[in-house]
Amino acid sequence: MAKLIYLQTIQSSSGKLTVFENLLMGGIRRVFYIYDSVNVIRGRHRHRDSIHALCCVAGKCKVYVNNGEKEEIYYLDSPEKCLILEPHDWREMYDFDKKSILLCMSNQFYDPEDYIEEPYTSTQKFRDYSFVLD
Ligand code: T46
Repeated sequence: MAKLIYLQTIQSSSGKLTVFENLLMGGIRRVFYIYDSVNVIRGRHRHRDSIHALCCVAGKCKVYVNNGEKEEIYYLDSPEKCLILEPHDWREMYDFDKKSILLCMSNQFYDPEDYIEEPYTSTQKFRDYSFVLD
């Protein structure tokens, strides 16, 4: 299942510095970021191989995760929070605000064949997002 961690953050009189180091098995092969995504739901897939780390470095968003057995909603509202997603974790990112920047790191290069668009059929009690898109 996905894991929410708090990244090492060094605070000094000149501000804060947050470190992402040695957290993705196999290292980081790809970095991308998502922004300008107000009032939409992104993701809606799982992967064959890719492990992802998600960190909302500005603003906030929510991530719905379903691993086929359990489901959870994670609230990324701090640049110190980092969500590690396993390949089999179905993910949906939503509730972005205007200033949200969701930084995503992957241990794999981009490969459309790595995507699985078929959701799990297990109970999805949190899946009503109608309130998000009001
Ligand atoms: C994931 C979540 C967290 C590329 O050309 N290269 C890339 O590295 C990526 C990530 C995407 N694309 C293309 C593929 C689509 O034509 O950019 C377009 C948007 O991608 P997608 O709809 O997959 O983006 P999200 O926000 O739904 O999902 C992304 C990642 O694709 C996905 O792996 O886990 O962020």
